[in-house]
Amino acid sequence: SVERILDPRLRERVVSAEHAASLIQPGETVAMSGFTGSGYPKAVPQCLAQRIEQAHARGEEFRINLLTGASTAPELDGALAKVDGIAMRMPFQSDPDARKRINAGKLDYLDIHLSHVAQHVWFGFYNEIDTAVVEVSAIHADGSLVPSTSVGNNKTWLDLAKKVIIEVNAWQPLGMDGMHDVYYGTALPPHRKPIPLVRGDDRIGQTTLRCDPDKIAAVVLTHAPDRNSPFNPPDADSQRIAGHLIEFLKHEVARGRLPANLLPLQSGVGNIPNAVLAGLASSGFRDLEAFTEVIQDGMLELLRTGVLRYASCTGFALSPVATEEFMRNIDFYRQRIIMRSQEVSNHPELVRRLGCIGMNGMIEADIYGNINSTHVMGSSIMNGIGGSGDFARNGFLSVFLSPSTAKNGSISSIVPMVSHVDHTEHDVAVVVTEQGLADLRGLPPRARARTLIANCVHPDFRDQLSDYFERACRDSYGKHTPHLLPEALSWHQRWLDTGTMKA
Ligand code: 0RQ
Repeated sequence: SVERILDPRLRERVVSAEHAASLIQPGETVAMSGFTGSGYPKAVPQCLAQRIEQAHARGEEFRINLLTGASTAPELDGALAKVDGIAMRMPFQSDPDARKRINAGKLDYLDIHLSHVAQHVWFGFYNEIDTAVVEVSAIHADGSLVPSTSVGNNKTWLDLAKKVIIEVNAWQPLGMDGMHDVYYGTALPPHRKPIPLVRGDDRIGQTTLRCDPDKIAAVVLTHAPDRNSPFNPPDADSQRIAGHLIEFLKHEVARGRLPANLLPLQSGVGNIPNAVLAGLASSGFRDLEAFTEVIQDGMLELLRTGVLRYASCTGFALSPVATEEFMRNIDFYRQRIIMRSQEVSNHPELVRRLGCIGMNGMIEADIYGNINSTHVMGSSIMNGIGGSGDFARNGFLSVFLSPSTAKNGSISSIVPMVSHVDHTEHDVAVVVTEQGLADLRGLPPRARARTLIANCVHPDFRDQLSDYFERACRDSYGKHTPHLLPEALSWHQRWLDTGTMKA
């Protein structure tokens, strides 16, 4: 509602979503807010999709290049993909309609480390930003913008866009004001200075976003929820994976390699990370810290019970039940949650300094510990690398988690050679499946393979993979990282040809 806009100049710019969408022209590069289904604009993208559909019906060309923080929701990615309104998408998506078009070769997709996005746009590696469409929860009298449930790249979009459309979403709790920490000190090389954050809960910036009011072409009022998908309770495999990892972390504490309250946790989203968080809740850990991208249900629960001291993030991925809890106790969570720009939440400098424990999902790993996080059968994108690389390369420990098989057991998640590489063997310390955990630290390639095959591979595939490895050790051209090149990707081809990787 209009009461959330305290700046009289901006109150005067309130228009309908249809009008705001009419300001976006064919061929524009449009940068929108949104990170894992939170804080994305709810109205303008849908009106833009209608406009595009009408233009296409008249035989006119109308597509945009679309930039965001990370994934959004059906009202944004879905609506624009369905009308074939996106020419180029970056840096992350997880939408079924967008994915279908990307994998049909009809939509260009740039899958980029999330910490890289803002700086690459500043460096001029991409088109100039014509329009920014950013959701906020309120506007102060001085025109400063109170972010909503994600910060993502909004600082950069608002600084660089030629014109700006703001959506003020009255569904977002007003109590979020004060939760954000927007750091304006990230200069460009050669003028960069260290980011002055030494503990994960330090506040180094300001609570609001700034934007030149002269650039704000339209303000739209909305009242609509974030994506808020329900969570399933962790299944048996997820619980086993979580169990192996937690046992390992306890062992690391006992060996003196980790402090009793561990180190700041980064966790991907989904069933397995949620099971890990639930496992941590019941394992006697106290005073944990989270320096991560996304807060999901499990982390909120850890905060509520005091197991987690604070969480630093750039967005949320909450179920409807957790959203209700968050809104009800917003004053409690505002003391314990710090929302940052994704260039800070995922910054390699900070992830290295803090010593984060990165825990991410994967599609497949190979016997040497190279990880494919993104491509099914080497060519079909699932989501994207997201922030997993920012944490895997730079963290204290880099853990990858997955069930040992996929697609009803027809696919082994541990293969001779990955069909696409996102995280090289050099960035991978620990791999966990429901079968067990492979600690690859300090191991040379052949020992990594033996450990992975013994601990992580499903029994249906273990003999087949051992056989490959032993023959590779005997017949490979080189014996450092043995491979049989004509066979290395044959498991994937067999699945494409016959529907199973089993020989
Ligand atoms: O596809 O639903 O069509 O059957 O991949 O797999 O098992 O539901 O697991 O939801 O945890 O996703 C790597 C995709 C895992 C995710 C990935 C198929 C499987 C299913 C999903 P269907 P599951 P998850 C923080 C960090 C990269 C980004 C990241 C991801 C679908 O973790 O996107 O880490 N990671 N971000 O069937 C063929 C295999 C497969 C396979 C799984 N080996 N072969 N298909 N699948 N393994 C968040 C952000 O950065 C924003």
